[in-house]
Amino acid sequence: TFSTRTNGLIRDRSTLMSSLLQAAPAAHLPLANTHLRQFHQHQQFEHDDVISFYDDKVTQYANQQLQTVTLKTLLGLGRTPESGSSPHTLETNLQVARYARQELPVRLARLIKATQKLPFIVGTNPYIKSVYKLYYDSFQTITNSAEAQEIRTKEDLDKFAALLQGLVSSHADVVPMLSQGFQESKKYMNKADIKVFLDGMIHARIGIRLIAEQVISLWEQRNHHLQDEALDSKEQYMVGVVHTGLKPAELIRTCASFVQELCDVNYGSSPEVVINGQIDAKFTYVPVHLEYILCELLKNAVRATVEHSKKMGRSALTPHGDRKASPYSASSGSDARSMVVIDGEGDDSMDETKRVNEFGHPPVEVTIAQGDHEITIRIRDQGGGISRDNMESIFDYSFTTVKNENESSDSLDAGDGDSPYGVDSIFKGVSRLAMQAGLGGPIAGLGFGLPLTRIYAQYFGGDMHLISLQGHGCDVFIKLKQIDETLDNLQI
Ligand code: ADP
Ligand code: K
Ligand code: MG
Repeated sequence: TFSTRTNGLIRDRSTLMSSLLQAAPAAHLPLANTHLRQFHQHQQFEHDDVISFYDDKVTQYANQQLQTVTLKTLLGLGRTPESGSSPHTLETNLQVARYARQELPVRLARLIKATQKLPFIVGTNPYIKSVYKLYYDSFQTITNSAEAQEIRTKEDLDKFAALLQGLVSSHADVVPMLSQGFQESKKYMNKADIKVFLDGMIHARIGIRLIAEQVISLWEQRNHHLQDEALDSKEQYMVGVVHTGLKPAELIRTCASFVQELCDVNYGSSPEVVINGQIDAKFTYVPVHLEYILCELLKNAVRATVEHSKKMGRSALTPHGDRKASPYSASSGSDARSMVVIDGEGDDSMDETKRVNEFGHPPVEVTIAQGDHEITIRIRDQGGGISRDNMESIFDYSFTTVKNENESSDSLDAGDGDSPYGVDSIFKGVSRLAMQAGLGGPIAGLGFGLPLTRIYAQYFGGDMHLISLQGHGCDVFIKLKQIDETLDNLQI
């Protein structure tokens, strides 16, 4: 199971799998603002009068200004006089909860309004309707429930944290639902409008999750501290969802093992992952965001590598998918396969980045660089790169080079009576969703990896760039700003 392999860095409640299915928010200021501006302009877009679920309360909240608090205050990282010296005091926890109580309904209301403005026919898609309903119900839950009215005491906080826990878990499948919904609706909306809507939606969702998770995590951590339980090395560094001593190398190693296993399940073999550069680097960041980014980019890198090996006739698979030693291997015949190699600086031993493994795959190389207030990670594969034609589309939602087995039956659905969605399309979708959430999940196929990864990378003012050396491989650069006082003017 994942939990045995992901102990340590990945939180119990947010297992790798659930975090893979979750979207989160944000972007570099200028860019984020552009997206958000477009997102809100988009609200004036269509069919106001047709929406039957028009609701005054939603409008009233949606029109409120978002609060401007510093990132440090929002995350409880600030050391205000009331909060004392520990981020795990009741006062800090209450302060963050009160902020969440005010802020979440406003953000949820904006998402609801934006979804209401989708073209009517898109709003009738069962997946999009379900997502809409989730946000609508969450908005009602937070604004109606007594425990959410005022948060003054420890008991108020306990109830509010429990309420948020329920909401967060009910939203776990929103991303695959959106993916399926817009996949089915792409005939009714142009690509650019889908992109503006989903960028805004996913950015907003990351913010909502971050605020809710921060309340829950601070609350859990304070309970933990109160119970005087021995804290493991990770817990000592956590302030809510923020890790104040996050080592990218450790997280890369965990994600790499997970992705290699996924690749083994899908293809019967996988490349090595070599981690080098400043492997001792540490910084302050939200581990679940970095974990999401790393897993998506590593999945892309290993998939490209294995498929390219196959194409080049280097793959060491028998027709039955059994493993067989390859003549290319530097270590063929060895049982002790080191799946993830950490390559320290000044290590003069054989160059791991050049060594093709026993399955014929060149390694994926992950290099860590620590700058002032930022970390750069480069993920380099030798998977053949991306063609010029595809380069234009890789950041589009739902663009994938994985073949869709349902392609022909999907288009049949469209011609089916009044509804654009065939009667059985929801059932087909469920099995696809089940597959995507199932054992290990797919290595690719949603076409959401790159666009989501970029939104996550930009959330705290970072960025992501992909460079394709067509015929050879790809370099992906992720630059992440450390969450510290330099980000205090950043609104998320
Ligand atoms: P998915 O992985 O579900 O297909 P992504 O958004 O992650 O969706 O990637 C979109 C497409 O970009 C992939 O289907 C693949 O064709 C291409 N791609 C992404 N990363 C790489 C890479 N490292 N090497 C080659 N092609 C890549
Ligand atoms: K894509
Ligand atoms: Mg992908």
